[in-house]
Amino acid sequence: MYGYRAERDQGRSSDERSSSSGGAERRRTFVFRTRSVHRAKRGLCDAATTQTILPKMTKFPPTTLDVPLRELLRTLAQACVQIAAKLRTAGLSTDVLGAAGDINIQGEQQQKLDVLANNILTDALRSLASVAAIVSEEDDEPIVLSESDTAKYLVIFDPLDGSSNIDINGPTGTIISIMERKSGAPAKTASLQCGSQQVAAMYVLYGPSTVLVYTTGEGAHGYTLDPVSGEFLLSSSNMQMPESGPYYSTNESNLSEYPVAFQKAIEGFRTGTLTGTKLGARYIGALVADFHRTLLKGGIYLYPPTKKTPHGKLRLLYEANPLALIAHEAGGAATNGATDILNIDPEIPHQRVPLVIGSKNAVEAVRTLVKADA
Ligand code: AHM
Ligand code: MG
Repeated sequence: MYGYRAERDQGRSSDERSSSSGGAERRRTFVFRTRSVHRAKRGLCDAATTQTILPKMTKFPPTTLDVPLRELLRTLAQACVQIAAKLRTAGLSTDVLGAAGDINIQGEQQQKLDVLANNILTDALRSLASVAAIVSEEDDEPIVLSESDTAKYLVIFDPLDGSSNIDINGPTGTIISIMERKSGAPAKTASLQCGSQQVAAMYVLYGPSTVLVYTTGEGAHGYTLDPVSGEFLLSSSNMQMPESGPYYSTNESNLSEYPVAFQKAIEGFRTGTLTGTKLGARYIGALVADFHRTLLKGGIYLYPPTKKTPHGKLRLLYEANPLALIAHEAGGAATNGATDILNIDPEIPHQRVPLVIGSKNAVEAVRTLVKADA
């Protein structure tokens, strides 16, 4: 009965409705609720009217971490909330979408959002006495903030990964690695340590929801941004990557340029001869999103060497290393084909590396093929 009356009332003015019977206030409330239900069914309701927050509302970062690291992670997470906000309304501003006009040190066209995201993160970190230096994909050289002994952290990041997805409203991400400066090491070069030395790694995926996954070496944990409070709330603790999974992920148009072992691997995944099960193909073209799927569902992501990028396309310090640590903490693995990603000694900040990352069994199968071909 109420449903019928509410539908009927939608075509009448509020004055007509309140004068036609008593209890107008109650009825207005009811009409609002009913409309909310209809809007929710059509997917139109905003977060404030539909959201049911999970009971475990643990905020990021956990209180168990040391204060300086906690403060650093909180600052980074808040910067990512700002980036998420810019992405959400990108199509409404001419200052946000499109090319910035510069080419970065990687020889890639910088997008306005690459620059914006880089500035948001860099500006946020400048306020922290604990940060010695910043290494960013978008800056040619490391930015030294302090040589003081209290400045112990090196923050290394890809501010907006998957830039080619920006203009099409596709998923993108931020990837961050945190290292500690060895005593006496000059801040500018201190981040040239192998990935096993990372004290923390995290990424934020800007998708239909904004998700943060991090590790400090005690498991990988996932948080989801609550758009109402602006806080990341714990949504999956101790994430585990399945030992094998249903998908392989690679830019297949490069296949003929891959070294033979990698070609055999893709063929094996595609046909099922390598791991016993035929895998499906998925490729978003944004490493964070492809990795996040691999973390949740299992499977494998590969960016092998190509003619254009003989040392691989992805960057060791701020793409491969942090994701490798998270994969490792979740029971997965990461290799360049021959060496575990976390054991590679970097020579330069923007060093590239072939990347094979994902479920243990699939990564092991690639490693075996590469070894046999060496
Ligand atoms: P970016 O950091 O400049 O966005 O480049 C890295 C991206 C990854 O996110 C993605 O996996 C890869 O490059 C896609 O490369 P391609 O278009 O060659 O497949
Ligand atoms: Mg990137």
